[in-house]
Amino acid sequence: MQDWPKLYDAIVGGDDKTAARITEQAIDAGEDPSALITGTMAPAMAEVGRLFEIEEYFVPELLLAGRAMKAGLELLRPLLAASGAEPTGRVVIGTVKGDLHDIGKNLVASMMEGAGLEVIDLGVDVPAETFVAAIRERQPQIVGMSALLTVTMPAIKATIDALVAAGVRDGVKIMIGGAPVSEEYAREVGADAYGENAAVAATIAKRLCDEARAA
Ligand code: B1M
Repeated sequence: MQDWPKLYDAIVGGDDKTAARITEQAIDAGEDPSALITGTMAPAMAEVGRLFEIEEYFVPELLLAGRAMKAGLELLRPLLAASGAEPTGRVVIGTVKGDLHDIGKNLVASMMEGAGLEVIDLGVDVPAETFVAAIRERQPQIVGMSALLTVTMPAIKATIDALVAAGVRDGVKIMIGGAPVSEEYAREVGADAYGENAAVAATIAKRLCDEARAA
């Protein structure tokens, strides 16, 4: 894997045009999309988070960096999502109520598509009742919930409770993830699986779908 310092700088600097241009160069150079994300793009977002924590960056810089990251990911998405096979399972995924972060969730969705699953993306700030309605309509094997804020983690528990109350919990496997979420928290709230990152989430989702089909 090559180092792509200009892409790193473009994301940290919130320059979406340069981020897209360098991503295109990386694709043309045959760079592995997953390596580009884990080696360059995700560390750039971590640096943006650090600068926000030490109050060198504020919300406008987060927004610009998010836009630059998305500009690169948009170009990588078709490469990540191309599996060429018929879907072997269905996933409904969304960022929970109150939370607007979607970069990680989108990455998870792309990697799941790349693992041969059909993904129905409910977007961000998704109320529990929207998850319930999507389960009834689309009959997924897996429901994925993402949360990036400690204050929105309880929305995961509230959504699971709503699934139980609506009588749709037992027919699906629930996977949760996002920076503040942990394996322990997943157990605590009654989720079936925790995805530490997009690649792990896609591998687990595929396994759960295969098990559901075999059962
Ligand atoms: Co926000 N933000 N933000 N932000 N933001 C964080 C999360 C924060 C950690 C920054 C910091 O303080 N260092 C902090 C949260 C602190 C906390 O609660 N612990 C924070 C804050 C405070 C806020 C606001 C409250 C700021 C404000 O307004 N004062 C506000 C909240 C808005 C809201 O949601 N209601 C806010 C807003 C925003 C923007 C909208 C400006 C922007 C998001 C743009 C977007 O997503 N479209 C933004 C950004 C960009 C960030 C940081 C810098 C980057 C997030 C990101 O995209 N990371 C972030 C700092 C950080 O993460 N270090 C931060 C890259 C991405 C690939 O990683 O999302 O972790 P991640 O996803 C990973 C894994 O977590 C996992 O796989 C992904 C890929 O490997 N994963 C799953 C994620 N979902 C999964 C689901 C799964 C499985 C795995 O299964 C279903």
